[in-house]
Amino acid sequence: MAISKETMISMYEKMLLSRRVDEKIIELYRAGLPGMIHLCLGEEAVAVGVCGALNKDDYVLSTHRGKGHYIAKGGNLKALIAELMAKKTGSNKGKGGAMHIIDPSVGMLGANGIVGSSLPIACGVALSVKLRGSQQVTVGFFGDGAANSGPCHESMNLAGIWKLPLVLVCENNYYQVSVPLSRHSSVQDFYIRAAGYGIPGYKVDGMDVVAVYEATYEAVLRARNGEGATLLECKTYRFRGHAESDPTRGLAYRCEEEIASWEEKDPIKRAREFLLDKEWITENDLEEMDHRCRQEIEEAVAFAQNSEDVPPEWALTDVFKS
Ligand SMILES: Cc1ncc(C[n+]2csc(CCOP(=O)(O)OP(=O)(O)O)c2C)c(N)n1
Ligand SMILES: [Mg+2]
Repeated sequence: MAISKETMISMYEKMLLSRRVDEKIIELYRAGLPGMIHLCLGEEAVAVGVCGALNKDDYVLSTHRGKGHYIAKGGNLKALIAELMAKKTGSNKGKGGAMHIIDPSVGMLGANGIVGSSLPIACGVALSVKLRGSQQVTVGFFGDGAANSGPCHESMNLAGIWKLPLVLVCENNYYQVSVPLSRHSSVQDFYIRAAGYGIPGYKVDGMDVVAVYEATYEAVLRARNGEGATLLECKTYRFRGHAESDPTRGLAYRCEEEIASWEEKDPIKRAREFLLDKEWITENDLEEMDHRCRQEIEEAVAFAQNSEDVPPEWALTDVFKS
């Protein structure tokens, strides 16, 4: 399915917004923002390309690196920033923080701090969709590190045997914290594992939003047509360290040259060139878009800063009681 001008422009704006949000978070973190913050700077094309092929009522199960997925799914920026600042107005009433963003109104059924847990939950959600006879599709994002966990293998098996309306998206950014792919995985391509579970698997250039969108579009069609699950392995790279607690961008375990070689494949730069080449957008439009993104972020930060802190007694609300 060839990408339309409207879809491409909208996806570009989402990637730009995600990038600018991450840059703002770096600034806020240096000024004392609490919590562990895992940015997706450099990986925007995966979140946006995948979610660009979904409907609003389709579901997404995310990882610890989930802010980009939430933005890509059309999430509320004010609620996101307020959540990071532990404010009452946050998406989880300020009690979840960066790793627990959840917002069912846009199908975001949860970022998750437990590595490898997105796929079992995604299988449950997809099974529920199937039993309800709904046309919704579920996406489960997971990293290359998570790919080696037991729950991921069990989920791929269930996805195959139950023919679930599911798209499993491996964000292979070549690192599990500081451990490179070559040292943590017996295979260097995860998409080939799909064959072992009876589902199709494809390798996708995760730095190219068009490639990610097109691959997801096909996988979503299969799922909606009752043909079952698909595994997409998107090759990507994080430009920052594992978390913002590492200000060196991971230089203890990778070199400047490696980071620079991936920065040349910057997905936003690439999408920008695509739009200009096609004459779908002008430099002026791009500048206005950047201005809009920055403005929206400033408003969200001001909203969060003016919101009330979560009171300690809220620790006892929204919990299961027997
Ligand atoms: C079950 C579990 N084990 C270990 C951790 C610690 N941990 C947090 S992130 C992470 C690495 C995950 O790597 P990957 O799946 O490749 O995702 P990425 O951070 O690269 O996006 C680990 C081991 C955890 N959160 N949960
Ligand atoms: Mg990884």
